[in-house]
Amino acid sequence: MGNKVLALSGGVGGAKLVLGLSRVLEPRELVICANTADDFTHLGLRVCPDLDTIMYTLAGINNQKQGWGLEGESWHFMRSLQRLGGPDWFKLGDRDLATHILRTNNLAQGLSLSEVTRNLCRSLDIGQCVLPMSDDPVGTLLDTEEGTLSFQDYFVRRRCRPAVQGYRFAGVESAVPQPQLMALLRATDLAGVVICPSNPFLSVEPILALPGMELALQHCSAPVIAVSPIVGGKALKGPAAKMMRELRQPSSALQVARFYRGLADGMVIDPADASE
Ligand code: FO1
Repeated sequence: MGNKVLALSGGVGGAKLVLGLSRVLEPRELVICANTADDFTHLGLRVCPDLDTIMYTLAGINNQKQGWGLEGESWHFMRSLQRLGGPDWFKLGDRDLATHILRTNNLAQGLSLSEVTRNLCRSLDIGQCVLPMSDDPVGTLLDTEEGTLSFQDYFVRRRCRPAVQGYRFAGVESAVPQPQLMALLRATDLAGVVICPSNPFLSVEPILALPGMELALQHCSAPVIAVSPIVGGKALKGPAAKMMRELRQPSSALQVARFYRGLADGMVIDPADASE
């Protein structure tokens, strides 16, 4: 039996379980794979929301109320941007900007997203290993009643309001899964894989859609445990339940179990859903 736990996570909801795991596991026992299909380039800056939410949460510097961004943030940049007529629907705090500027600069210098993330984690004194799902860009596109929207356009600018008819992950077919992640899934020191209570469609599915990923999870020697993001028919966070209804699926923990059928060996549900 191994001693490493791999957590597959999206942003805010997943980061909460990652924080819990970090409190019961030694730092070297926890590896986190973050969804990067929410990543986008905004005002020339590469923004990786799920990676940053996980890093800020593990470093204890996240804005707990908001879920994303930094605690004690100031907004001078946003006010100046507004004054100059720039796009103000996506809020970049003054402190948070440093992360995006440094990442963008390091990527332009030829570092991979994994290397940039490793350096950021080291600077923030994060002992756990945080991995992007891939070093290659993948971008979620949603087909909605308002046409096709990129993820942040749908999620932040349109506040998840347009009804979703379908979704896809541009670039995923040719994206290479992060090599350390694949090596861990083959390793004998893996004790378990935890699928965090993140949105199954928008946060976990991009990871599962990477070439070879589902097979690697099916063949790994450790149990794969999914934690339901749906409790009593409602999503713990975000648009998962609304999306399920729009995609004509019941919004239930049972439906989440169906989604992970053939992949998860076990599932954690709330006592409220025990009858399912
Ligand atoms: N979410 C919002 O709802 N509004 C924002 O203005 C916003 C800005 C933002 C900036 C940096 C960052 O890392 C995340 C940010 N998020 C914002 C959160 C984020 O876009 C979503 O929560 C995730 O992509 C979903 O996992």
